[in-house]
Amino acid sequence: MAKLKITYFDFDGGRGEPARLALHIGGIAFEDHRIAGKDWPALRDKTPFLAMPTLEVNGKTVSQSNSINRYVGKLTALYPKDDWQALLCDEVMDAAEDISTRIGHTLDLSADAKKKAREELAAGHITRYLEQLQARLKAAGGEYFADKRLTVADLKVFMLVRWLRSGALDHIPKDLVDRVAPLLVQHFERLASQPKIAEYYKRRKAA
Ligand SMILES: N[C@@H](CCC(=O)N[C@@H](CS)C(=O)NCC(=O)O)C(=O)O
Repeated sequence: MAKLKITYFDFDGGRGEPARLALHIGGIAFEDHRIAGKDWPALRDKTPFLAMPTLEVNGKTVSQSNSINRYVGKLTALYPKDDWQALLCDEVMDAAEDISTRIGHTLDLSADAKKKAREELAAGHITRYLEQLQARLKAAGGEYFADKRLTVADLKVFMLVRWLRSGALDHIPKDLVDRVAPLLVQHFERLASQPKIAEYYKRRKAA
């Protein structure tokens, strides 16, 4: 088995979390390298594309969260083998990534510009993407996004929904997902209660 190390910020969410969670669910050992915000500037230039997460495989470093998710998904049997199901899984992960990127662009705006940008996003792209993700979930049978079983796409959306509902994002109503895509909330709750996921966060909370 390859020697794996995931490097990402020290919080339970974001772009690095689906891969950490997938490795935990799959029972695959990895070095969980967590970076404090204050240590990021010194590390930034050492990452391939000036961003995290990164994954080291036997000493070689790669990046891009969804590429990492796919690789880890293959190692943990959380990625479809069937090409069509893999495409459905990828589409959902990339759609979730689009939203993270758009929100990311608002993080450093001034207060007024942030309010305007986020209100527009909430009414526009985020609503549209949530509705479409819900439609994708429904079309796939209602429980999982691809392959009728848990895949890394579910973990990626799980993080997005948790972030949007957390209240951490000013000007994006925390009940937006509940209002426009209730099936995504059911999906979130179903995942949160899966034994391995529930146990992981219980352990993280206690740490
Ligand atoms: N397309 C990249 C985006 C990576 C990204 O923007 N990561 C954020 C953290 S979630 C980051 O490193 N931000 C710090 C910075 O840009 O200085 C991916 O999917 O991994």
